[in-house]
Amino acid sequence: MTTALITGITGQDGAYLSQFLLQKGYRVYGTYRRTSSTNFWRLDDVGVRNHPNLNLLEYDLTDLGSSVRLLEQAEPDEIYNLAAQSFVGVSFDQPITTAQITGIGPVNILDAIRIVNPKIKFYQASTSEMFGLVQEVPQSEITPLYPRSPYGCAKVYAHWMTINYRESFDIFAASGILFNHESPLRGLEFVTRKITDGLARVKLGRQSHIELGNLEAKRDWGFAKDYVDGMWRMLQADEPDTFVLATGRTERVKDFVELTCKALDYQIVWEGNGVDEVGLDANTGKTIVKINPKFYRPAEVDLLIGNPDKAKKVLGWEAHTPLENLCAMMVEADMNRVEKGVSF
Ligand code: NDP
Ligand code: GDR
Repeated sequence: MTTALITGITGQDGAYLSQFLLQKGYRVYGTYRRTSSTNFWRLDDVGVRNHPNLNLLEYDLTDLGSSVRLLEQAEPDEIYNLAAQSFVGVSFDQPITTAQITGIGPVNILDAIRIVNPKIKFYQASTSEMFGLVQEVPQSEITPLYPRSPYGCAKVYAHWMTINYRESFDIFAASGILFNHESPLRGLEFVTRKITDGLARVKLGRQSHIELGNLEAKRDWGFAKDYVDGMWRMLQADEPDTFVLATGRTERVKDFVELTCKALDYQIVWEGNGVDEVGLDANTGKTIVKINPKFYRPAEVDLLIGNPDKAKKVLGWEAHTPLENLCAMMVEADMNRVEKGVSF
């Protein structure tokens, strides 16, 4: 039985990846942080929390000794390092914590691999945020990096350390540069889920409107379940390498609002400009979307669109879920949750 260790199993990708690997017959160790209240709702949602081959271990990514003990205990064949302070907005207010968790954390694991067993394969969750200020479009494995947030900078460091451990110590260390991927399990603070959850609440009369920041930012949004398959493929490849996973399509935040409105049978019309722009329900004239400057970032990533050709050619990986279907899936899940009064 192959054994995988997933750091950050309580997050969106951790839940889908654990489900994917357990279905493949893996033994899975997943790490979670000590917090005042446990955070296993995603594992419940995908139905794996009580799976006989799933073991949950407490772990903090910022502690090298703890990383060594973790590897000795789990004896994994593959490690998927998904744990991170992953919210870009927060990273501007917590740059040091972000650097410690998101930047140095992965090096603790890489070094523990070197100490405990250099044969362990390692996947690092790198990100399109590393591209930051547009250098070229679409962005590929060879596009120059220009991060625009403390989160992006921390991920660039971890990305290059992954490559460095690959080249210096012959460790099978792969880096997946994943573009935004969403799902009904997305955290509420990220813009897609904030929109589907918020507008579901508006639709059901629980609140009057939602407040957003920059509506013009463009993102390449895919479905998280498609992307965890790509992570696994990277560790089954002949050689460790760096791969972009993306859909190759980009849309504005505003377009995602419009798709959500369509799924909720709202006809939205826009009035005003910049921070004065509002979205109105065309039938009632009521404002359902407002801009709040507090959601703008000190430095923005304006345009992300990925070129996934290498992943298709080498790994046989492709994104399968159109944005319309993804959005409809998220809206349906959030309507159900809001109706039932559950909030995650
Ligand atoms: P989430 O924010 O949903 O999950 C992050 C996970 O990291 C959570 O389980 C969280 O635990 C855990 N974590 C945070 N800090 C620590 C710490 N100090 N020690 C141990 N665990 C910690 O992220 P996603 O699932 O969306 O993303 C997974 C990874 O992929 C992240 O590294 C992210 O940066 C990266 N990524 C994500 C993309 C996306 O679009 N989703 C795109 C590209 C990269 P807790 O539940 O306790 O908070
Ligand atoms: P991102 O995702 O920063 O791309 O990082 P997020 O959904 O937070 O923002 C996407 C874009 O939407 C704009 N935006 C808002 N964002 C949030 N969160 N809230 C708002 O109200 C709002 N209004 C407009 C943002 O300015 C931005 O341009 C995600 C994370 O999962 C990272 O961990 C991951 O690495 C990248 O995707 C790829």
